[in-house]
Amino acid sequence: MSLTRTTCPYCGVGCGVLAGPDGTIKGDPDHPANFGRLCSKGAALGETIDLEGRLLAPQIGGMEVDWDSALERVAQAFSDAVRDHGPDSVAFYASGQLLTEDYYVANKLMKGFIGSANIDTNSRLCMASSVAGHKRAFGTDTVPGTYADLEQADLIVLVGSNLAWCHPVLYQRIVAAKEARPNMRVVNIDPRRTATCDLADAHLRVAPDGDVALFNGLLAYLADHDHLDMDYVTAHVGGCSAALAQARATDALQSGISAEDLGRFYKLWARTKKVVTVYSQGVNQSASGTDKVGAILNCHLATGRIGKVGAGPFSVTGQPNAMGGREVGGLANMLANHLDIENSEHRDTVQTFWNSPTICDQAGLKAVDLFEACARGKIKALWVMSTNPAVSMPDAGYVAKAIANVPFVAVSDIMARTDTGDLADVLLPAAGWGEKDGTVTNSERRISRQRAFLPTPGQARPDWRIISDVATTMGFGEAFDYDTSADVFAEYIALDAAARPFDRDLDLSIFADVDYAKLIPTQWPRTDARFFADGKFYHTDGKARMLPITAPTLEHKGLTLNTGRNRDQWHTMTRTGKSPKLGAHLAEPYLEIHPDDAADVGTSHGDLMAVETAQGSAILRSLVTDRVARGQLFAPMHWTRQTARGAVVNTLMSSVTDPFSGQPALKRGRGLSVSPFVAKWYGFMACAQKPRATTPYAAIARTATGWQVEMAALESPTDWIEAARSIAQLPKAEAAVYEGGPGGILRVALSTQGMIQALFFVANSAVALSRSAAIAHIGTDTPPLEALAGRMGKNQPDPGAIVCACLNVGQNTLVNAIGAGAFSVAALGEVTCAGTNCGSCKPELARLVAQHSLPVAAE
Ligand SMILES: Nc1nc2c(c(=O)[nH]1)N[C@H]1C(S)=C(S)[C@@H](COP(=O)(O)OP(=O)(O)OC[C@H]3O[C@@H](n4cnc5c(=O)[nH]c(N)nc54)[C@H](O)[C@@H]3O)O[C@H]1N2
Ligand SMILES: Nc1nc2c(c(=O)[nH]1)N[C@H]1C(S)=C(S)[C@@H](COP(=O)(O)OP(=O)(O)OC[C@H]3O[C@@H](n4cnc5c(=O)[nH]c(N)nc54)[C@H](O)[C@@H]3O)O[C@H]1N2
Ligand code: SF4
Ligand SMILES: [Mo]
Repeated sequence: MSLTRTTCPYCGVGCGVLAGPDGTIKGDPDHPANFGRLCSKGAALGETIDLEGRLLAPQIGGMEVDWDSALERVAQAFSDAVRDHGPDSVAFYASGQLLTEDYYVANKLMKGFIGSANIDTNSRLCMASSVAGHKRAFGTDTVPGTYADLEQADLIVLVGSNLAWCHPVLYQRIVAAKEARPNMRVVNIDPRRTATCDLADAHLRVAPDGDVALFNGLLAYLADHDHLDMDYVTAHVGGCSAALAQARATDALQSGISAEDLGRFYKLWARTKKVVTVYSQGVNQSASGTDKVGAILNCHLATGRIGKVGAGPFSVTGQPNAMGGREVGGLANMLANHLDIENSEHRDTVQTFWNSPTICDQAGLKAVDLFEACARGKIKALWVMSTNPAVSMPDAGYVAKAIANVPFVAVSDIMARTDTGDLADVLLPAAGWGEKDGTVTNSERRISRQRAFLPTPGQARPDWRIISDVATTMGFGEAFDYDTSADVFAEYIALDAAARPFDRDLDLSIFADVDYAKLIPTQWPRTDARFFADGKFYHTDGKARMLPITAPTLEHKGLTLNTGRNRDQWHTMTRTGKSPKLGAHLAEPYLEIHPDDAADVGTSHGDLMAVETAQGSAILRSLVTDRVARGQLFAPMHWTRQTARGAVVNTLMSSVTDPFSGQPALKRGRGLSVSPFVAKWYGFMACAQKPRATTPYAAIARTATGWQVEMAALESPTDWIEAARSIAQLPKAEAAVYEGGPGGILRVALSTQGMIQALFFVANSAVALSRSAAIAHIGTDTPPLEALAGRMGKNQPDPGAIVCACLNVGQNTLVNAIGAGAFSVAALGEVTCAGTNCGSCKPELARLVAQHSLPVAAE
């Protein structure tokens, strides 16, 4: 079977994938991002391309309709709103997961034809602070680094980046480079001890938002110890003395790091010429995000450690096409192709090129303001594409209400049910990964093709086409008359050529003559180019700017809520949630809490906690660990109203934003009250079909044999068998009940035609029983009472919670192997195969080895 060369649809590493219609997925050995590697999410892509749950036809008010009716409805709603209330009464909310072609067309429709800049995207929540920081310092939004720089650096500083889980293939590349050059040093700056610490020589547990103090301290140290490159500064950088004065006025201890640790880090940074500083959400998602970026860039500019092999700042992007979105100008404060809304020559060029009736002349609403305008009734028509703001925006309860308040809402998605789609008047079925063609740009400015290898299902259409179809129905057909994504790409490259007279970093001329069908992964401006190597920046004087950055005042009162990601889930789980392998890693919404805080709150590991803020509430499982510092809680962002009841973490967050970028401070929820959630009963069910639980806490996940659900309830049903049948959605199933076994667990087995369909376990504290055993019995003919015993079948050891998602190796298997002498990650791999496919679980394997081999060693 011939495999199609395409690109992974998840993170910004942008790995090349070889994919086949039968679900075959392999890393592309020729792709310069991954050279054949894939992480657990990439490796499991084959499990996510089925059609279960897909939106396959347009819907109006929940009823399937034909495309013409849906397009008519959307076009009419937008045209009416523009006519009656002006162009700024409508908005698009798009996504860094759109392909460049989709993004370009959406931006063109809103800015050039509707005439408003009200198109913002989830990139506002993602790297807007880096964009603002780059523009302030460089005069342009350039990410100067390349992945090879990471391999050539002598010191890598990771700031607010859990690379091991969020950019796993990049992490693996650094691991390999460090093995090859053991003198390479890695420092991880994060308030949490993450899996990424396993690679680090030092972990600096910075106070939340202590980063400016830390980097201002570094700048002052560099100056005081004569490490500035004054020749470089004089020739290429303005603002140095003011920045220095401000840095010297900062108390670096506000970073929360001891003077001794700071001293060691500063010395290491000072004496290492080849240093790359990698940063992502711990920097960007903050009320001081743009300033954090500024404080980091100041240190690189003052030492001339930028634009050189193995040296420079490196903002790694999260989404597969966050960079493409920046390039086409798809944010409310950009025009197109790195041109500026405020510049009339830029506007004229774009308008002439588009031959458009109008062009926006001022910035539009940024995400938080956009949804606030929705809540205030200012937005009359909203179109959400390829993102799920009812989950991913801070203050998600308010945002959901705001969306519901808009008179007309269209949502383009691949899935029929999402929290945002549930609020729409019209649903538009988009073709998904594997079904559509286009391009994406990864974190190192490399443009790669996504290529279709599956037929388009049902009536789904690629996003660029849906947008063009709406534009055509609105009367703009001539400007949106594309036959293929290649036509759109060609126009985008032609606009780049038309904008060539302006002094921009963006230069796509290398793509002018390429054959789109055969496009190989290519960096702009060209492969051998190094941004800023010649000291040229993009402020009008050709220089870069250092800025005086004031450290924010940090109060340390009360609990704070840090949020982020799990290794094996992608955002709101609409795709990764389909994979039993990926679901097995961490199957429930949880809250990491320090042991001392847990004692204060009165919660133990595995209990449920009720968390409340002024914005909303959630029920989360407590994970007691000193990975988090005292006073700092951490919760992953992934669970939605579709996958859990009462566990949308963003309902707890307020929408405080960075004043320059408008990016919300998603790492620092405040005003929390946490208390034990005491339920009348706790339940676990493994079942063949998707369960329906209406208990206040219910978290569902896919399993290898169907589904599972964890529950907690405040009232007991009158009939447990009926309750089980209702949750399992099997009203007629035969039931077997067992009471009085160990742990006082009430057990109900449901079967049809002699096959186990559901196993339901209820206790008055958390159900203590092997989940894997119950899951393994579903769909088998095990006698019900045997299945209810909660043990694995004969000769089947219980693997425990899955650690290696690719090869399905559980914690029990690993601990046993360590007990039998596998004292290293490599040895574990040999014995159990764990970690030998994508390697994403290696940090966890290392932790298990450390935990479980120590007592033996101490004997
Ligand atoms: N598995 C997985 N991978 C993904 C994604 C996913 O959903 N799942 N999403 C992708 C996307 S869109 C993005 S944007 C990236 C995000 O990638 P990352 O930025 O690496 O991920 P996060 O977990 O959001 O946050 C990173 C770290 O910031 C730390 N942090 C919090 N506050 C501070 C602070 O004040 N200072 C510092 N220095 N650190 C702080 C957190 O403790 C956390 O460990 O991941 C991408 N990759
Ligand atoms: N608390 C907290 N909140 C956060 C973050 C955090 O760290 N903490 N991180 C923020 C960040 S960095 C990001 S990037 C956002 C991400 O948040 P979202 O963008 O809201 O999350 P996704 O689940 O990626 O949403 C993508 C949607 O697009 C759909 N989709 C998939 N493929 C296609 C396609 O080809 N076409 C169309 N039209 N739809 C498609 C999916 O089914 C899904 O519904 O979350 C932000 N929110
Ligand atoms: S690191 Fe993983 S998620 Fe990111 S692009 Fe590569 S395979 Fe996909
Ligand atoms: Mo992101």
